[in-house]
Parts: sequence; C-alpha cells; structure tokens
Amino acid sequence: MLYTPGMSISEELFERACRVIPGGVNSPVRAFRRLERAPFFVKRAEGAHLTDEDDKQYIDYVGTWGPAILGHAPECVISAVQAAVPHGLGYGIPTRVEVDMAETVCRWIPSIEKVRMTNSGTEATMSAVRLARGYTGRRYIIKFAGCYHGHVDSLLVAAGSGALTHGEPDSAGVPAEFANLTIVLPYNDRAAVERAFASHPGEIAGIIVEPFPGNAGFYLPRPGYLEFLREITEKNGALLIFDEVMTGFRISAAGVQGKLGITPDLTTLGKIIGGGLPVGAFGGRREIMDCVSPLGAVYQAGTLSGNPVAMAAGLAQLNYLEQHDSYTRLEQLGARLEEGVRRILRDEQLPLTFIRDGSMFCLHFTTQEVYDLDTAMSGNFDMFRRYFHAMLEQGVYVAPSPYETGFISTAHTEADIDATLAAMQRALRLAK
Ligand code: KE4
Repeated sequence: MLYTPGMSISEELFERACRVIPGGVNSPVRAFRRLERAPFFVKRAEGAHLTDEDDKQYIDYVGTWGPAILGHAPECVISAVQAAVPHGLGYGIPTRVEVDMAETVCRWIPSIEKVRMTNSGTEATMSAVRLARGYTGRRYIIKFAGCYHGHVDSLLVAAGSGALTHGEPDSAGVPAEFANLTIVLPYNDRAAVERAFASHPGEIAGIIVEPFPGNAGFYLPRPGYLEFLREITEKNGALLIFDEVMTGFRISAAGVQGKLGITPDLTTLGKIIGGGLPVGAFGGRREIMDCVSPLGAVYQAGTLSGNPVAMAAGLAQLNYLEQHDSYTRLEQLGARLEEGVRRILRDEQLPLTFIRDGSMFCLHFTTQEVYDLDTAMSGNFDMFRRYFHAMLEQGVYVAPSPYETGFISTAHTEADIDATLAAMQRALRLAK
C-alpha cells in the first residue's frame, strides 16, 4: 500500500474504506462523522489499550461498545477459542457448549428459565418483540424515546445510539405501517405509560425498555419507575422485556434485574455474552419461551446461532467473571473515576452532569439533570467535540458520541484511571 505523504495510515485506510463501504464503516457510530475527522483504525488491542495503525496507543473506554468487560483479548477467552477451533468452526447441529452456555445464563439470571441464542443484540430484541406479540396475540409494543434496541424495523423509531448521533432516530425505509404499531413514550414518565394503556386496552403486547438507558448517553430510572413498569404490564396482561444487551452481566452478574430485584418476563442479552464474538440471546419464563419454534408457533432461527467458537468465547468470559469477583473490582475502578471526575468538575467550576453505575458512566455536556432523551439532548455538542479531540490527542479514547456510554473493564488499572483524569482536566479546560 503506497501511503500519501502527510496522510496517516488510518486516514489512508479510511479513504480506501469509503470507496467500498458505506461511510467507510460497518456500523455508523464508528465513523466519527460529526467529529470532523476520520476514525483511527485499530491494529491491535490488549487489555485496556488499543494501538492504531499509526502505532498511537489509547486507553479505551468503549470496549467494543460493552463486550470487553475483561479488557481486550483476555487470556481466558483466547485460550478457549484456541481450544475450540481445532474441533471445527460450526456445524449447524447441536453441541455440548450450547447446553453449557444456556445452563449458565439460566443460573446467572433466574428470570430466564429457557434461552435462545442469536448472533446479535438486534436479532435478540427482534425475536423478543415477535415472541411478545405471538404469546399475547396483541399488536402494539411500547418503547421509550432515546432507547436503542438495535436496527429492528419496528424499533427504529425515536431510537438512540448511532441513529441519534447521526440525527436519524426514525430511519428511512421503515414504512409507517411498521412504525405505527410502536408506541414511543418519554422515559421516566409514568403518566405517559398509564395514558398509553388506557387508550389501547387489551392491545399492548409489551414494553421493551433499556432498564438503565445507555444509548442517549447513560442515565438512570427514577426510583420506583422500573417497578412501576413491572406492575402496569402485569396488570394489563402485557409482557415486560428488559433489553439488557448492554447491562446484562455488566451492572451485576444478573444485570439490572439482579441489582434491583425486578423480574421481567423476557430479557435480551448480547455483547458480554459473546466474549467479543457475535452473540445475542433472548430468554424468559418457560411458558413464554415454549412458544418459540420448533416447540411453538413463533418462528425464530439462525444459521450461526449458538456457534461453538462464539459460545466457547462467551462462556469463558462469563466463567472468569464469576470466579474472580470481577464486579467488586469494576466498582472500585468506577468509584475512583467518579471521585476524580467530580473533583475536576468542582475545580474547573464546570457543573456538568456525570452519571455512573458500576462500570458504566457518562459525562453529559449539560448542567441539567439527565433522565430522558430531551434532557440528554440538552448537552453542548461542540463542547463535547472539543473534549473528544483533546482526550484522543492525549491517548484516551472515549465514545465518539455524547449519546453513548463509557465502559470500564477489569483490565483498567488505577494508573489508567489517574492518567485519564489528568487528561480529562486538560481536555475540559481546552473544551470550555
Ligand atoms: P447489536 O445488534 O448492535 O449487537 O445490538 C443492538 C443493541 C440492542 N440493545 C441495546 C441496549 C444496545 O445497546 C444495542 C447496541 N448498542 C450499540 C452501542 N450503543 C452498538 C454499537 C453499534 O451500533 O455499532
């Protein structure tokens, strides 16, 4: 490859990529589009650090958008994959490791009595919504503005994450007829949910919700809100679907439902469950899951679902998390970061909103309390852009959008956190 003088290798690669891949990326949020610069291209990743094609190193707080809870290429996952590969890469026939994975998920998340593997979080949420409609015989689904559940046609309505970053919360190509069966409500607004059920008696199949939303930046439910969703769905014969693709195995071993003691009817999973390889899953009460083909009438399938190499990777990651009290370590590191951020915001007289739970966090570039999409959108994007560039220059990679969540891994060290805080103080001074 001949490199144009003055262009970095990443810029050269991005130029080539843009000729053959839409936007030069295989997922929009990777494009750095609203940041007015090309994305860097990763050459290698290890622990909490990335190295790009120009050999620049970064402390990574994206963690491939959540899966890298043990850091990149953890030894336990690498060796599990190396042990699996010589036996074959996939068969389309049941394997032992799929049973081991399913039993592990059911043991970790008591609300899940049966689970079906998929290849992404999107497939998991698409399947869970279809199952809710098939099980209840009802048509409408409630989702919340700013929550992102993957690029499912009927859920790409007021969606978060990349859709929000690029200003396309309602995607083109989704006919109104599809979107019309999705009721979009503001998060943390009980009255709106009550009004929706009152105006659609007996017609709402379920609510799908990110219990701790992480796709419009990270924010939290008001006290009692999730318990309210549990009650009102129960009362109306609708299903409660916790989309824990991001929070599952992250906020606690049993996700948000385990931390708060709430039992949803269905749960969707992804990211951590694959150990970095493509895996999603949906599961729940036996009587609901038994409606899924081949037992029941709700069809759902996937050539690569339960792929044995991906299962080996995910299972190795889950086993390591369970055997090493990883959540205590994640909380230690998260608390250290939070204490430092709050000190910096005081010192710099910048009353920005910082929200954290465990190893998930977000610095919102607003002084408002953030509790839904509108308040998350009140942030100053230009200030975020200046901050992002200043952090990247100092070798710290935070999410390339204010509408994403930061992730800490067990591979981060106190030294990483302290270096990040020093960089953050300088970056915020420059971004003001
Ligand atoms: P995937 O189809 O991208 O595996 O999962 C979709 C999904 C479902 N539910 C939740 C709560 C999610 O956060 C996601 C995907 N998360 C984004 C990051 N915010 C994926 C990043 C990307 O689109 O490249």
